[in-house]
Amino acid sequence: MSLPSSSHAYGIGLIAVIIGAAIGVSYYQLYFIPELNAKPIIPEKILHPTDSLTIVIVPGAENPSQEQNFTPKTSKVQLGVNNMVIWKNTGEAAHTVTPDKPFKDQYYGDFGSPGVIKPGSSYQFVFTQEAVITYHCEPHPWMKGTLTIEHGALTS
Ligand SMILES: [Cu+2]
Repeated sequence: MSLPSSSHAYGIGLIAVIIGAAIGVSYYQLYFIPELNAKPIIPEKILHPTDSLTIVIVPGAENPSQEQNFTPKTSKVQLGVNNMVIWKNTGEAAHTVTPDKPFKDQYYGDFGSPGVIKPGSSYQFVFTQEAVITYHCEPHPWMKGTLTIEHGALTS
């Protein structure tokens, strides 16, 4: 007789489906929802600003007696306006943009050039939160700059 064994198999199958559904629901609640909420919701114009700020690393910046290196040295950035900052190396030496204290943007992560910025190259970063950041050049620590990131008039 095959009837009892097949109904038994049916019962096991039903239990397996219930366990599977329970695992699925708990995965959704424990892992999927927190992951979804981990990244903050930031206005599009802050994530992808239409304007940028350029800081020029001028020729001779590697010379400690030269006053100009990061130009301008002090900059204000407005969130939702020009919160993309571009460092353009127009000199003959390689430089870095390195924060004095590690800075991690809430959305775009660690700030700082991943290696050196070669002559003719640039490094860019989009800031999404208010901060005051002081930075320097790793091989030439006398090269210093400060960025103040504030809410723009349209986003505050
Ligand atoms: Cu340098």
